[in-house]
Amino acid sequence: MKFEIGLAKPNVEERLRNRGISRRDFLKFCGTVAAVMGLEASYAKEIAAALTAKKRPSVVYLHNAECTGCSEAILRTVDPYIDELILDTISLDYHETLMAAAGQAAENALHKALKSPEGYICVIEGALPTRDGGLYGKVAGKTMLQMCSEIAPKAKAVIAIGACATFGGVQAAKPNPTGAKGVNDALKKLNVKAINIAGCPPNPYNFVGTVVHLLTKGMPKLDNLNRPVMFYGETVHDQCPRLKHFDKQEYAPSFSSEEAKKGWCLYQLGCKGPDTFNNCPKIKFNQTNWPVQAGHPCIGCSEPDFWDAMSPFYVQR
Ligand code: FSX
Ligand code: SF4
Ligand code: F3S
Repeated sequence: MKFEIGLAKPNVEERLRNRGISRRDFLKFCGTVAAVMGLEASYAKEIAAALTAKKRPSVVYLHNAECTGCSEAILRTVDPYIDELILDTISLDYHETLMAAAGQAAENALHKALKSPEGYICVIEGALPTRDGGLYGKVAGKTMLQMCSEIAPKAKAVIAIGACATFGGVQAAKPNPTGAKGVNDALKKLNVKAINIAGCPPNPYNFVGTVVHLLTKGMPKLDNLNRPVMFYGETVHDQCPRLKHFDKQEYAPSFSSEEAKKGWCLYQLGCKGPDTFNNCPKIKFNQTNWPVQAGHPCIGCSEPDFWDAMSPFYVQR
């Protein structure tokens, strides 16, 4: 299944140029996406073609119970301005926190996207409060549960972005007063099978790579938690630059120790890298840094229920 059609936005390349993004920058970005997807650099051209095609899928992006950090992670990315590329290259027709439209105009944009004869991809950020009929979270007078129940089952593909949408996140931590659930859990009865882009926040490249995969190759291979294997196929630990110290049992005894500064392993300070599947050491955030490189243990943010399952965060298990 490929997604080749949708609400077209003309002159993508021209708009990118107007924003100071050269063709070279754009191809560099596509090359990085290819690398994150584990593909040859030569695949960059195909990615560029898919992202600038006249007919692209319509994307409806819904917000639920969350901190909006996932959207922030996309917006705060630097070189080569991934936010503008995403907003300009996929046909993002409805995004509750980014769109300029409000009120009826926003509703109209949503209905236009939903009625697109070519269909749409539904991206969901945030958990769904399910207790008491879902009344603890509402958008435009409807519960989040109701919105997602109406929109997700009819989508060509559903992407759950972030720990909250995938597994419930912080609001699903004990005692979970609102009955918050991840998308697949909350919408199980409606046969929704979202692709889970896990992480709090997830790396934006894992989201973009998934969209690109849908555009060019169809559904990506998923693990048993519905995460794309190309991004979540290995543990953080197995890719960690501190692994050589772990293997020699060289553990930093405290955050301020000389050993920590020398890059010794953070396992005794609570690192959950051995139990966590994600590609942070490879792709990094903004291709610059990631928790363990910055001296902080991995807290397992791409695993189910990590607030309960991985805490206390600074204690070795
Ligand atoms: Fe959750 Fe996204 Fe963590 Fe926040 O909205 S994944 S709390 S970074 O932002 O959903
Ligand atoms: Fe593994 Fe964490 Fe040590 Fe890295 S710092 S080697 S992820 S335990
Ligand atoms: Fe999350 Fe661990 Fe990566 S905390 S960001 S999976 S290093």
